[in-house]
Amino acid sequence: MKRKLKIGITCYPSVGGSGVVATELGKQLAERGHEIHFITSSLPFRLNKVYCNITFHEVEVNQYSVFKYPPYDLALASKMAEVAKREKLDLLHVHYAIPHAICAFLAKQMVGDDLKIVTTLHGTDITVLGYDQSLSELIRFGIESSDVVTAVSDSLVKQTYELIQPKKEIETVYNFIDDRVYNKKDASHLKKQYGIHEDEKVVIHVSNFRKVKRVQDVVYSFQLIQKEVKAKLLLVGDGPEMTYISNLVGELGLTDKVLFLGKQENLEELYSLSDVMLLLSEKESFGLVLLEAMACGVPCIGTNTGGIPEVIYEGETGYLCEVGDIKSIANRAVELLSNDLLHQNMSENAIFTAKDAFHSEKIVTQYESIYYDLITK
Ligand code: GMT
Repeated sequence: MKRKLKIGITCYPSVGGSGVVATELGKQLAERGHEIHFITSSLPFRLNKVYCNITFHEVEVNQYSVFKYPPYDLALASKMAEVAKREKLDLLHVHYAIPHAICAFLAKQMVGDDLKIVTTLHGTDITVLGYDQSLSELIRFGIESSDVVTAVSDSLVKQTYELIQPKKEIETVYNFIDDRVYNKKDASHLKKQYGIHEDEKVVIHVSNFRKVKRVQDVVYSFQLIQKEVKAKLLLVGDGPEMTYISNLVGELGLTDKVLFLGKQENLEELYSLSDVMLLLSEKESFGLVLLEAMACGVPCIGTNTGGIPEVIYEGETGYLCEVGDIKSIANRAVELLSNDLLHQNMSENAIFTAKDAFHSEKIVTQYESIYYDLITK
């Protein structure tokens, strides 16, 4: 039997797909008996239960008056080294090349070569920072100094080679969700509480309302959809575009049909009362919310960009449309919402795909194999 591993995990612990995936991975590895050490700036928000083999090490960033900027990266590197030495960690699994792979590299310099580094790329570090010439050298360095690098979709692997040109193999390991949490629940009571009539369809969008998510396209598409089908739109999340979006909803006269729910936990209940999910981003390396919705039986309409086509199987679990093609998006949604048989088929396919291609068992095993291969090298 293989010995259990001691693994340090670093991610941005606040709300966001990368934090969610990193935390879920830590929880599921702990359930397999590994010793997990989260080294993060705050308690990961999905770490909502006590596990005897998970420890949280807080990275404290002090505000010294001599420094204009608080040194998060250095505080993290030093914490990683301290924890790795004391706990005799086998490896650090960091999420995001910048700054986390660089911090892990520094920690390794302090601890010694036995400490291995696995870096997972999630998108924003490559698709946004990768265009900045002043940072791309550093991203390449972070990638090349890692022992193993993974990315959450083939599309992100391709984009990383195009933009950063690292001399390093990058392996795709898809994201996953906890299917014990994300599955179809009876949410009829909730539908009633929100004042949604039984004969009304529910369109849902979940994001952090950044510009890249093009939430305005969700609203414009819904404006066309609700002319053909009785429907309500649930907008879940919050972020920089919120004021613009709420003004837009008012200007289009949709106030009575659009519900702003803000940031929410227990998303599985909201997916369970929804009939279609829209994710119309201009850049998206994976789209974790698509997978969450699919696992709850919600067919998805997404843009044909980044990793979205690897998650939505065109015509099987949903539809793909070009970025900004509001008419096609609305037509596809109307088609889906007005044909019960089609909806039923796609809903079943969505549940099957979430369980088959992206099952947590499969993905966590993939990460586990990467770790074992690395430490026995
Ligand atoms: O989408 C965001 O703005 C958040 C960002 C993050 O760091 O959590 O999401 C990225 O990582 C997720 C988990 O791998 C992916 O599902 C998202 O597609 C990816 N976001 C982008 O590529 C824009």
